[in-house]
Amino acid sequence: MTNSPEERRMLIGGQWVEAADGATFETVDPATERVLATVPWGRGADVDRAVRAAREAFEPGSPWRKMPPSARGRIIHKIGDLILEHRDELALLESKDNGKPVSFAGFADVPMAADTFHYMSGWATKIEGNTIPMSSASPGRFLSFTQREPLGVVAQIVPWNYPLLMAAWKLAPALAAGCTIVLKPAEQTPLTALRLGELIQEAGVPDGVVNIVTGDGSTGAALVAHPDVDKIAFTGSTEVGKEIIRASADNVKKVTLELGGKSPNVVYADADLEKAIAKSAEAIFFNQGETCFAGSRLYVERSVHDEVVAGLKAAAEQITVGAGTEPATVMGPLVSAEHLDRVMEYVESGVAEGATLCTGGRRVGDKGYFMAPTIFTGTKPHMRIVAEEIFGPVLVVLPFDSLDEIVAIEKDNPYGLAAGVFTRDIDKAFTTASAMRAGTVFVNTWNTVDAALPFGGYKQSGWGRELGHAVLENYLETKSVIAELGR
Ligand code: TXE
Repeated sequence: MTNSPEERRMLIGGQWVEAADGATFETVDPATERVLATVPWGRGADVDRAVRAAREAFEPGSPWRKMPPSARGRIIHKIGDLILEHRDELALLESKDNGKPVSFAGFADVPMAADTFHYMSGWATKIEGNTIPMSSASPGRFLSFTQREPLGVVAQIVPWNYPLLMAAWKLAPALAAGCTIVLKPAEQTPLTALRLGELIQEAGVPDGVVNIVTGDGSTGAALVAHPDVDKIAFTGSTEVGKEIIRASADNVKKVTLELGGKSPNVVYADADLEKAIAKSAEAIFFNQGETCFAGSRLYVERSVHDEVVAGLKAAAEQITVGAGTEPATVMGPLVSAEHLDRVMEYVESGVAEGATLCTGGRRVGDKGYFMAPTIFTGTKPHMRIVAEEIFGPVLVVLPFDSLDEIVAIEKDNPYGLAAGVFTRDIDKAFTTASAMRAGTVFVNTWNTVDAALPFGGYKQSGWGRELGHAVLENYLETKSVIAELGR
C-alpha cells in the first residue's frame, strides 16, 4: 500500500462495486493520522442490493444450496489456507488500519482467523438431526426425526478491535451451516475484511454467498431494519446491542450478541506472583486494552497488594508504545481520535473521583492516538473507572480480603464475559471459577481463546456463544418431521 489514499470497493453479488450514490468515507492510520483508503459508504440501496444477492444465493437450487457439504467444507478450509498464505500482508494491513502491533497481528489475529475457518470447515459434514421416538404414540406408529437446516440470510456486524478475526468468527460458522451473509465491518477498520472478501472468492465461494457492505452505524442499522434479513449476529457495544434487539422486534429476527465486558481478575497471595503480574498486565494491555474480555478490574489479596502493584507498574512502564508497524512496538495507538478522547475522559473521571493514578494517564506524543499504559489504585466500586467498560489500556486495582467481598461487588457488574483467577491452590481456583458469572474463566492464564471452545457472555455481555460447535446453533434451524406409518 502506498502513502496515497487508495479507493476500495465493496463486495455485492460477486462484484466489487461502489455505493449506489457514490458516497465514500475515509479510513485512517491511527499511528500517523493519514488517510489509508477511501471506502464506499453503503446506504439503504446498497444494503438492499446485498440482501437481495444473499437471498438469491440462498434460494433452493442455487449453487450454494446444491453443493455437497464436503465441497462446502473444502472451500471453507481453503479460505483458512489462503489467510495463512497471506499472513504477512494481512498482518500489515491490520496493523495500519487498526494500529495494533504488526507482530501481534501476525502471531494472533491472522493465524487465529485461519484456525477459525479450518476448525469450522470440519463441521460442514457433521450437521445432524436425531431420530426421536414420540412419547405419546405406540412405538413404530410414527417415524419422527429432526433435521437441521441453514437459517437463511444472515447480517453480521463486527467491530474494529480485531477486524479480521471478528469477521472470521462470524463468517466461518455461518458458511459451515450453509447460510448466506451480508457482513458489515466497522467504519474504522474495513480493509482486512475487504481483502478477506477477495480470498473468499479465490477459495471458490459462489457469488452472493458472502457480501461485504462497508459503512458506519447507519449502514448497520439499515441491515437490522431490512425485512428480508433472517438473523443478526453482532459484536460491539452493549448500547448498540440493545438498539439491535429493539429494532429486530418488527419482524422477529433471530439475534445473537457479543457485547462489552468489565472482567474481574483475582490474584490470591499464594499465586506464582511473577506469572500473575505478567499475565495480569497482558490481560489489560494486550491490544491496547481494546479487547472485550480484557482483565480490566483487578482484585489483589491485601497482603500482596503493594508487591503486585509495584510489579504491574514496572511492567506497564516497560511497554514500548509506538506505531504498530515498528518491530519494537508492544502497544500501538488507540483506534481513533474519538476513542482516545473517550478513554482519556475516563482517566480524568478517575482522578476527579479520587482514585490514585499509579502510572500513565497521559497521551504519548502529539501525532497519532497513543496513550501510556495506565493503572489506578485506591479505587472504589462506585467509581466510573471501576463500574464501566473503558475499552482502553486502563487497569483499576482493588484490594480484597475474601472471595465473598468480590462476589458482593461483582453482583452489580452488568457484564459477564470473562473472569480470571491466579492461585496455586486448586480448591481456591475452582471455588472462585464457579463463583464467577462469566462465559469464560481463566485459571493462571489470560487471553487464551480457541476456535474449539465456546465464547460469549453472561448477563449484559450478550446472547449466544461464538466458536466451538455451540456457535452452529446460531446459524441453524431445527425441523421436526413426523410421518405416520402405514398401519
Ligand atoms: O461500538 P459500536 P463503537 C464497546 C467499547 C467501545 C464502545 C464504543 O466500550 O468503547 O463499545 O465503540 C456498528 N445498528 N465495544 O462505537 O458502535 C458499527 O458501525 C447496527 C466493545 O465502535 O457498537 C460497527 O460495525 N450497527 C466491543 C459495530 O456496530 C451499528 C467492540 C460496533 O460499533 C449501529 C467494539 C446501529 N445502530 C466496541 N451503530 C466488543 N464487545 O468487543 C453502530 N453499529
